[in-house]
Amino acid sequence: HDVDTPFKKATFGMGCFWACDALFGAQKGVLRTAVGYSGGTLIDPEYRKLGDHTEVIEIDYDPKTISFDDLLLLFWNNHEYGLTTCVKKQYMSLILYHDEDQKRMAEISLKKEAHKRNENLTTTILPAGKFYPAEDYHQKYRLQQHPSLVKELGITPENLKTSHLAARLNGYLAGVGKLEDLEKDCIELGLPEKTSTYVKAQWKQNEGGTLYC
Ligand code: MHO
Repeated sequence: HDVDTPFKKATFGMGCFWACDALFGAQKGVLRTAVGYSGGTLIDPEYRKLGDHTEVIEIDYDPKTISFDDLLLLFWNNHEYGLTTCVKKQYMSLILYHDEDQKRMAEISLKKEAHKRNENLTTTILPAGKFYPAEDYHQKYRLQQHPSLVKELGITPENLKTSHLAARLNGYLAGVGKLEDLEKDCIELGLPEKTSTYVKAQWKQNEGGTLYC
């Protein structure tokens, strides 16, 4: 399930992290995802004790296949809330950059986006600090709604955060992506016929629907 392609990291807060986990997980070039807490100062936050942290997704991506600008486009267009009014710190719009290039690109895109929308945006851009992975039940939340599938594919709590297959299926089950890519992926990932049929049926049911929690 794991892939060893060279990768870069991107970290975003854009609302409840279940939704963006599904959104990014099924994008071509995204290798794996993990959801967690970052941006604050509290040591060892938990879901019920977040302190000043924000729900974020950490994405490992192959920059040869998907660029940081592509990821930013998905970021701007898929906020659950928090983009124009900050609801609470937990759900704030946040870009945590991993290098100077990401910082520059994030700042430019924020200006462009605010201009395009003719609105002030609440998005905060900060250097990435410590990332605290969320509890297992938050990882690949949409996939975990299908326990028999998780079991059949041998996805364990440990590899929910590292498995490429888990990231993709978590998105496809929620209706993200295109059917032709899903079909190609089913073959590439070596899914049994019965499993592919099940995932495709779920995709069809959820396609075009909302990812928001
Ligand atoms: N509405 C959801 C949000 C969960 S999310 C991980 C809940 O209250 O369970 O913030």
